[in-house]
Amino acid sequence: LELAADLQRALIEHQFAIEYQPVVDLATSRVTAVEALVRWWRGSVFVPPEQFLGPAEDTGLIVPLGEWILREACREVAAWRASSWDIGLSLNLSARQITAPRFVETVEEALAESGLPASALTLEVIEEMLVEDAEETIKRLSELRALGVRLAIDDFGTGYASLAFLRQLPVDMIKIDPSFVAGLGRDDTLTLLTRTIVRLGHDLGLIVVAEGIERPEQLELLREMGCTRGQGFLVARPMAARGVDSLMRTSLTV
Ligand code: G
Ligand code: G
Ligand code: MN
Ligand code: NA
Repeated sequence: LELAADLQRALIEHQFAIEYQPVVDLATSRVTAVEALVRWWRGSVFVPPEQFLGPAEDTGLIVPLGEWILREACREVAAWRASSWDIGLSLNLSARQITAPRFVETVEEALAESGLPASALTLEVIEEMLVEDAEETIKRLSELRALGVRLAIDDFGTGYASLAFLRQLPVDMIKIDPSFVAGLGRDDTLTLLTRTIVRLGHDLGLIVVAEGIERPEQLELLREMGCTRGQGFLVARPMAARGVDSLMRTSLTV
């Protein structure tokens, strides 16, 4: 596969970059975390993650790529915390990374070498990860959680097993899928479902993050519902490290 060979070379030649999307506390508008999002500039052509993450997973390249993202993001977020505010870091994981040899040790090393406290790192997982090697995946994520790392369910509400997932894995956070948030104020059912997810999350003692906020009306409704945190283009777009750098210097709110 041509893309696979290119991915291998891209890793060696440092063609990958990380963008960070701010997540705010909805009550205060303060930036409380950033989500790391991988970017690939293949020469001058941008390749969307949807196009290369599948092949990276199939070839196993997601393991060294994910490790690079982990170490780099921990280092950058630790530096921002040292110069300004104690923000957290959210990382997306693929199933293959979690079950790779030494995954838990690699996370521990990344924390130790960056100085980022375990409690500042949130690992985002989706339900599909529990389909294969579910036992091993749950075991490793539970080990990390025991170290103080937080766990989040990404795209919450879209899978078949959202609620079962909450029983199988001790999580700290749910991220409401943008497909619910999109309907806020426009679609009664989606508005009601969003409200129900926020309440469910809070009743379970979880942090609830709404994703894909694009309109002021959505922000208003989420605040009224008491949703903990928000993320989306209206709040802030994913940005390069220097963008976060100046955001953290100039203002903690967006
Ligand atoms: O940020 P963007 O819309 O381009 O991300 C598209 C998809 O790629 C999302 O589902 C996101 O979770 C995933 N993604 C982004 N960065 C990473 C990463 O570093 N590792 C993994 N496994 N997935 C990522
Ligand atoms: O699957 P995951 O939630 O990790 O996907 C994150 C992706 O969502 C990122 O690629 C990011 O660029 C994208 N994203 C973030 N905020 C918004 C938004 O408000 N609208 C849309 N359409 N995409 C968003
Ligand atoms: Mn995510
Ligand atoms: Na999501």
